[in-house]
Amino acid sequence: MSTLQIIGAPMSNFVRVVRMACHEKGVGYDLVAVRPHSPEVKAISPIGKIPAMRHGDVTLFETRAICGYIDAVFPGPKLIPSEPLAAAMCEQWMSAVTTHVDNVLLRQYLIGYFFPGTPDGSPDRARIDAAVPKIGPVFAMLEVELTKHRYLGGDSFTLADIMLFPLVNFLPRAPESAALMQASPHLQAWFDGINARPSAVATVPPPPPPRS
Ligand SMILES: N[C@@H](CCC(=O)N[C@@H](CS)C(=O)NCC(=O)O)C(=O)O
Repeated sequence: MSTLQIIGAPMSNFVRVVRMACHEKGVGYDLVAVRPHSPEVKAISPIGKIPAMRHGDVTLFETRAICGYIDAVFPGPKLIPSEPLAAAMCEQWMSAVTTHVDNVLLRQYLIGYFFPGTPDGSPDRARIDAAVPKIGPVFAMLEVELTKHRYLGGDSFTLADIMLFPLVNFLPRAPESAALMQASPHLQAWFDGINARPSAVATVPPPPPPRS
C-alpha cells in the first residue's frame, strides 16, 4: 500500500490533529514539514492551509476530511463512532471546536501573543484585550461539557477530543488562558489524560517562537 504523507508544519494544531489520528489508528505516515502556502501544499489545496494529505493517487485538504478518510480506510480503533447519536455528538463538537473554539482561543486571542505582528514583536494588547472577554465563555462551555462527560460529547474518546486537544495544549502559555485553565478542573483532567496518550507524546510540537 502507498505511504501516507501528512503535509504541514508540526507546530500547527490542525496538523497535530491529523498526526494524532494516525497514531491512534496505528497508521504509519511520512511528515512533510512545510508551511502554509508552500508549493507542496498548494499542489493539493486551493486554499493553501495546512494540513494536506497524499495517499497514492488520493489527495485531500481540510482536517476533518483527512481524518475521516484515515478513519474509514485504515484498520484500527474507530475515531468517529458508528452509532448515530454518538456520531452526531462527535460531529457536533468537532464543528464547534473548528468553527468557534479555534477562532476565539487561537485566532483572536493566542495569536496576539505568539504572532502579534507588532513592530517590536511585543504582544498585540488591543487584539488580546478585545479577545479576553470572549475566552471565559469558551472555557465555561468546555468545563460544563467535561463535567457531564469524561470526553467531549460522551464517555468514549473520539476524534472530537483529538480535534480540541492541540489547541488546549497552547493555553497555559498565555496568562489569561493559563488562569482560566487552572480554574477549570475537569478540562485540566481531560487534558492531562489525553496528554499522556502515546499519540500526544509522539506529536509534541516544537516550541513557539520566543516572545519579547
Ligand atoms: N479549515 C482548515 C483550517 C486549517 C488551518 O487554519 N491551518 C492553519 C495552520 S494551523 C493555516 O494553514 N493557516 C494559514 C492561513 O490561514 O493562511 C482545516 O480544518 O484544515
